[in-house]
Amino acid sequence: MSWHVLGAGSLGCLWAARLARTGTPVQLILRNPARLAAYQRAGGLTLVEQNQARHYVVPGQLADDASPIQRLLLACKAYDAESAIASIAPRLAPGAELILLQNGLGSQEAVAAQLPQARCLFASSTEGAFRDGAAPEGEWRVVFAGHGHTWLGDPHHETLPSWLGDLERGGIPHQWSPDILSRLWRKLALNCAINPLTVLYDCRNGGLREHATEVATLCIELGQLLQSCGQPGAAVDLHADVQQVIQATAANYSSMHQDVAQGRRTEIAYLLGYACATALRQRLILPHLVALHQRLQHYLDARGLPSH
Ligand code: NAD
Ligand code: KPL
Repeated sequence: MSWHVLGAGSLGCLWAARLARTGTPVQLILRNPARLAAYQRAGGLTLVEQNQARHYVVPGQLADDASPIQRLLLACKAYDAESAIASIAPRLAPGAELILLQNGLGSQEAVAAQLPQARCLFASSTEGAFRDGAAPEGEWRVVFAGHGHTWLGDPHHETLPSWLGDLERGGIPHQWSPDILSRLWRKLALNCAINPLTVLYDCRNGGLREHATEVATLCIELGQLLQSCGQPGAAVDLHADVQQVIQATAANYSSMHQDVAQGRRTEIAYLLGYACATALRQRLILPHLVALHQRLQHYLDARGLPSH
């Protein structure tokens, strides 16, 4: 049974290469004929792990290919998820299974609502990968930035999918998570407490040690939000965890900081935007979180980047 990977970016290529290396059939779905032609000229993907580059010949195709799709990894950004899925929806076989690998919350529900006939699994990943823009074939050369883990789960069914063995064989570190929503909420809260402030103060994660009171206040409000939307487990020790992540990643720039620095669209709508919209629906007043959202929106507007 073949896998399809929709979104041939950093994580999509990382997954495709690891599935392909154990002989699991996998196909990459490219955005348009020009990108498919460029990919075919490059002759496949290159994955760099521990300074070792290996090439993988993973076939590419377009969204309107005729072959049915049974297993799909959706590996685009949250803001592209709905339109990407719409482009392949007619190809989904009965009982198709999808892994939605987007950061934040909101896009997964929107995709699942579009596909009532398919099984949508949600994923939360701490793996890191980036495209090596410096190389001539940089688009398709992905550097695995280090160790991490991916949690997978289905908010509606506890049954384990039959293909977890493909991930095992490919060396994709993963765990089935019966409470995947709690994991996604916790990651969202961490990202909301750290990423926007690193953008606004233009600092590495470690720079937030100089804004400890602001971080602590945000953690209190994020904890209230998690409690009020039925995720008390995700609120436990949130502030301590945020402080620990700031310490452990002190020398790094957050993913949102990197996006803004490179003039790329951020996933604000699926992080702070989702948090503030949920608070509003719950009639929960979180003044610091709302003010942070507004400050970040103004900051992005001023730089001509989408803020919604
Ligand atoms: P990316 O920008 O590197 O790749 C996304 C790819 O999807 C791009 O190549 C884009 O062209 C493609 N795409 C978008 N719309 C498409 C469409 N309609 N048809 C075909 N292709 C389409 O993104 P990424 O860094 O791999 O991140 C994917 C998701 O994983 C994001 O939500 C991100 O926050 C999350 N994530 C990334 C990392 C990381 O280290 N890169 C780590 C954890 C989580
Ligand atoms: O996930 C992160 C990111 O940069 O997106 C961390 C390192 C946890 C900071 O929020």
